Amino acid sequence: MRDSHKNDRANARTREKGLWVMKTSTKALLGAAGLSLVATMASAATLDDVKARGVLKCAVNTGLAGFAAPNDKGEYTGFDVDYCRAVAAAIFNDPNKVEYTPTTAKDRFEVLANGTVDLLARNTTWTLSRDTTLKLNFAGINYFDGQGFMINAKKIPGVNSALQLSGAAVCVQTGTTTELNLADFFKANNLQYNPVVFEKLEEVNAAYDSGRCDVYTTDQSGLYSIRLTLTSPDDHVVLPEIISKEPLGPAVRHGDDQWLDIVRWTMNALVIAEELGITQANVEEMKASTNPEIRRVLGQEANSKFGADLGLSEDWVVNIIKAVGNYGEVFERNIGSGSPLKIARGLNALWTKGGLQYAPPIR
Ligand SMILES: N[C@@H](CCC(=O)N[C@@H](CS)C(=O)NCC(=O)O)C(=O)O
Repeated sequence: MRDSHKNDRANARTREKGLWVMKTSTKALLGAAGLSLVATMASAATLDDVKARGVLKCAVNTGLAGFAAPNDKGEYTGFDVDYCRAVAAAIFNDPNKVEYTPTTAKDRFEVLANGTVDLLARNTTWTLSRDTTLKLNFAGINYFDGQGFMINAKKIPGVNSALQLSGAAVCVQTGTTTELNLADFFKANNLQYNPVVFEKLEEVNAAYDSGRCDVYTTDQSGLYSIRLTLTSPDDHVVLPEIISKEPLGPAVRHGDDQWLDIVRWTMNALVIAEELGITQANVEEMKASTNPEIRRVLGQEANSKFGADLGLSEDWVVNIIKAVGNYGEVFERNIGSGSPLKIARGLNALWTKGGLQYAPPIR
């Protein structure tokens, strides 16, 4: 292991210890109500823990088709799931060494804080308070999203803008940025609304599908997915307004820089592979490329130590791409043209193709 990482870990452990002392007294002060605040007792040496355990623990959705949902064999698949699989491939050269914890919007942060999982890969928006109060580190943005509205056009005909929704009953899931943006949007536009709030996705979906709400609001990516589960998807229209920025990405706990590096560079490797035309099908033959950047990324240069510096093997990128393909392949297979959702790349196209997906270099 690199010395700086050893120091990071030692420092992180000291911080953890200090935190525990502080937390113990906080616990006494806060009593039972403070328990959820003081639950962080996970070790900082996440990579060592994951290796020793032989499996990566990943928090995902309870079931949002395209992003993370169990298939008919009960195996989790989807865009977010592929990030868990990619990290497992980088560590174990085996994308199946993942244990999934289904989480609601409300309980997702607690399972990361208390060490039940190593990684949160669940359409989670990167915000300042999640960095600071919840003590998360976001590895980057793997999906540039925004909040939208869906309506049942049969129930409320003639509505083609969210500005016509005054007085509407709006279905929303609690514990989300969605709930907060919804309040902001109606306040900013001087409109009234009746929030119909649930903790579980299936409850929100059922309430909307049964006509209890006029409007469903969530990340636009979520609307595409949920629309397909409704009794008559064609009756439902997504309105044009995008009322927020929802930069989604995988997150880890504060206090383990090496682990953050591994998750972050797994994400970057997926985008870099797409930039370089490295695919699941050609990655083996690309190892023989004479292009220095491709050789470097695939660990083929003599004395390569990028993998070792992360605590991984030199073929970590080869293993990631063999397991899940590059960013574009992960996108198209799960939520894009190769999926029922058919989401366009849009902002999630590579920066070279008019989008925002851009990764710092491996060098
Ligand atoms: N990106 C927003 C919303 C994320 C979110 O939880 N959305 C809901 C509605 S699409 C969801 O994914 N639910 C799935 C579940 O609870 O399993 C956030 O981070 O707060």
